[in-house]
This record gives sequence, C-alpha cells and structure tokens, in this order.
Amino acid sequence: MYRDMLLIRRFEEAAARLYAQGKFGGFCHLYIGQEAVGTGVIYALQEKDYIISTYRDHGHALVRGLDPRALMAELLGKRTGIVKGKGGSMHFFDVHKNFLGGHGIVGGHVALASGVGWAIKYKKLDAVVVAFFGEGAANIGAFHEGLNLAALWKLPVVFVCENNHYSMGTPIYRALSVPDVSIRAVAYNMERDKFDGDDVLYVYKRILPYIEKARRGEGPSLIEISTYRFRGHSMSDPAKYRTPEEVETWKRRDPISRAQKMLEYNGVDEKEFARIEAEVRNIVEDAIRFSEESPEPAPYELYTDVYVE
Ligand SMILES: Cc1ncc(C[n+]2csc(CCOP(=O)(O)OP(=O)(O)O)c2C)c(N)n1
Repeated sequence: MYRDMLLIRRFEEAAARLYAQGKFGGFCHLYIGQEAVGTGVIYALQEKDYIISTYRDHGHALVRGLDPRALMAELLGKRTGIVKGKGGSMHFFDVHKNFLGGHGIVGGHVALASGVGWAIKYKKLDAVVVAFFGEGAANIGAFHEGLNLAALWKLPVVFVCENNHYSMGTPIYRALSVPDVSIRAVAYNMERDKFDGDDVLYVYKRILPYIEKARRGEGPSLIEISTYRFRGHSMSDPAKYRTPEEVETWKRRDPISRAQKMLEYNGVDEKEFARIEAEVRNIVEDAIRFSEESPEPAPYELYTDVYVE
C-alpha cells in the first residue's frame, strides 16, 4: 500500500513537471494528498470488481494496476497511451482491468455506476462496483438518480465520496445545503458511513464490510471519506482561495508520511524505504522515457474508435 501511494505521488509529480514544461496540455487534475483513500478502498476490492472514477483518476488507475507506461503515454497524447492518446489525463480506461474510466462530467458517472451494478446483477456476476466522486458531485441530478435506483434494486455498488472540501474553488459551506454528504443516503434507505481518509489501513478496514455487504447482494452504501488535495483543482489553478495555514495543517496529516511512520514503528528500516523509493522512481522514469519515445497517433486515428463496431 505504501509503495502504491508513493507511486501515485511520484507519477503525479512527474506529470506536473511535464505539464509545466509544455509536454502536454488540456486538463490535468492531481490526486496528491488523497492517496490513502483510493489505495485503501481499491485494496479492499478483488480483481473481478469494477472501478469507475472522475477526471481525478491517475491514483485510482495506478492502484488498480494499469500500466504506468501506458498511463504516462496517455498524458502525452501518444499512440501507446492507455486509450491510444485520445483521452488524456481525465479519461484513463482499461476494460481488461475492469477500470471503467476516467469521466469528465461531474457526477454523470455515478449513474453509470448503477448501470454497471445492474449489469453485474443481471448477469449474476460475483462482483461489485466502486464509484469514486467528489463532494461537488453530490449536488448533481445523476447522483440522486443513481443512488435511488441502486437502493431500489439492491445493486452491488459502493458509492465513495472523496470529500476534499472544495469543488474547484468553492468550499463546502458555499455549495452544500447539508454539509454532510453521507446523510443523503438516508433519503434512499441506504447504509452510510463517514470517516477520515489519511490512514490507508484504516480506510481499508472501514470500507471492507460495505464491499462485502454489496457482494452478498445486500445492497449499496454511501461512504464519505474526508481528505484534502495539496495542489490546486487542476494544473491551471493557483489555489488562492485557501490560506497557507490551512494547507499546512492538512500536509501535517500527509497519508504517505503517516504510513511511513507506522511502518517505521513496525521495524521497516531506512534501507527498505530507499529501496521502495528507487523502485518507484525507476518505474516513473521508465514511463517517461517510453512516452517520449512513443509515436503520435496517426492522422487516420481521428476516425477510429468513434462508434462501436
Ligand atoms: C456537470 C459538470 N458541471 C461542471 C463541471 C466543471 N467542473 C469540473 S470539476 C468541478 C468541481 C467538482 O468538485 P468535486 O466533485 O468536489 O471533485 P474534486 O475536484 O474536488 O475532486 C466542476 C464544477 C463539469 N466538469 N461537469
């Protein structure tokens, strides 16, 4: 788990550098600071389970085991990218890993998650689907439609709200009439929970029963996990709407330092941390090299993958 969180951090630091150097454009939303949420939740899943995510999808994709080379190449818009360089940062997708995107429309994929849940039930698959979204999505119509049908049809969905306290530059108190997202589950007769997301093991332990409940066919849950993004909303956001003190307070709860302290306490020594750091740096450097050497998509690719054939 520690290694995966560090991989997200180093991968995204590299992505930020490449973006600043103009190696790629478009939108790029970093997950830095939120690593313990995606990691803790995805470790509680099995390979046969499905994941659906937002435009802040790098972390979820890496923990699910999507190829870092293909992800980096996707950022750079290369033909070797995970979706052939056509989706970019917001639209990672890998059907072989049951990773169903990367979605740019806030909350739209929450309804899709219920569709996936319905497909799992209809096909009698032994699987669940986790939908990640921010607290801003809880105000969108598709969120409510998705929750209603999931509860009504007892679909195997776990709705995971990564509450990082801001929707772009808008703090919770300006956007949510009820600041507690999880309480919305009550309106749909759905189980709910709410907890902090800076301790990866804690996240894992708290989410597991809801995933198992969904797997037993006992219906969906809405889980709100409190977290914080250390960077701006996207690469083009200087994040002036937060005080440096607020950001510092949250950085003191950095999920990676926290996991490191816990491992140190359990006897993991400096050498082992250095080994993991080197391994992760190699993966990221290799992904960058691979991406930079990869070709651009051919012009005819503009017309492929537009419709399902
Ligand atoms: C339907 C829709 N409305 C507006 C936007 C523009 N937009 C992009 S991200 C965002 C904020 C979403 O915040 P939140 O759901 O809390 O997620 P976070 O970025 O904090 O992870 C908005 C309004 C959009 N992409 N889709």
